[in-house]
Amino acid sequence: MSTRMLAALVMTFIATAAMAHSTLKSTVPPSDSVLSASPPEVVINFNEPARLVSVIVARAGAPERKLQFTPVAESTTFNVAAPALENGRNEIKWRALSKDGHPISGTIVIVVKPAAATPKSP
Ligand SMILES: [Cu+2]
Repeated sequence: MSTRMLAALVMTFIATAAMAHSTLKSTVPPSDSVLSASPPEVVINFNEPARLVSVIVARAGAPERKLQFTPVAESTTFNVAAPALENGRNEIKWRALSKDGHPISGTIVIVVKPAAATPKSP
């Protein structure tokens, strides 16, 4: 193999790697969590810097609500402070711009289920 061919192959490999989407690495709490109360914050982690565009919470029978997040800049970690999730199933829908400029999105499902109240004695 000539040096030129090898260089071309390496360049192709680099270009392919650079074009991959950023992906969601993890969230805290993770999706499908069942919690006894709304979490103090939701943390969204990406595998490489991305730009979070919007975060909304959707519940059946309720209007969608926008959540504030930080930072409003490229980052691998975003914090959604005080999401104030209500009892029941909450779908936290996030949209972001991948490092390669492609839109990416996902949903974190968090169920808030308060512990059953202790029956009161008469
Ligand atoms: Cu992409």
